[in-house]
Amino acid sequence: MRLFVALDLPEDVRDALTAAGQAADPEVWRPVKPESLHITLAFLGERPEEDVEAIAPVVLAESVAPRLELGDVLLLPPRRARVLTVEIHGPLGDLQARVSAGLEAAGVYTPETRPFRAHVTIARLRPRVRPPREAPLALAPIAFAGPSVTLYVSRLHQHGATYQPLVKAPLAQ
Ligand code: 2AM
Repeated sequence: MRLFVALDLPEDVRDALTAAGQAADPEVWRPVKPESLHITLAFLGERPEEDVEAIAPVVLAESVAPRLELGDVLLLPPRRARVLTVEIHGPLGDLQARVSAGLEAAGVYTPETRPFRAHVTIARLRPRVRPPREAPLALAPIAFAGPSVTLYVSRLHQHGATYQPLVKAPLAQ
């Protein structure tokens, strides 16, 4: 199973991000569906199904939602953009570091060596389209708190991936 742990987004934030993705040129960008928008905390990759039992307590240990804010719209990677993302500002680093260390201690994850840069992918470049050099839009800053941390299984299809929640930890707001 292709697994990842993510912070979910409240509905008003998903609505704003969906509108932003849809405002980008549809011949260039394929917007991410509202139900698929999330902030990835740890991408575990292909794992055996029995790992879910070891991952669940790490996810369920989280209980408090950090206060966050939507930031700038960025192209990633900057020089040969594949995705349109929105930066996330605020104290998410501690939660991400706990999840990452917990998954490592459970023997199911090797933490990234790159620094964590919280973001939401809102659109993906369509195939055979030349990547633009500048982000096509800006967003109003919206403050929010994530409602839950979730372990997802990602299923790849011809027209993108769908994400199914396996373990969900609700967070106090
Ligand atoms: P992205 O938002 O930057 O595209 C599910 O694929 C989630 O895991 C996506 O949000 C994706 O991040 C993230 N992710 C991180 N590393 C990945 C990798 N090596 N392959 C696929 N997805 C990855």
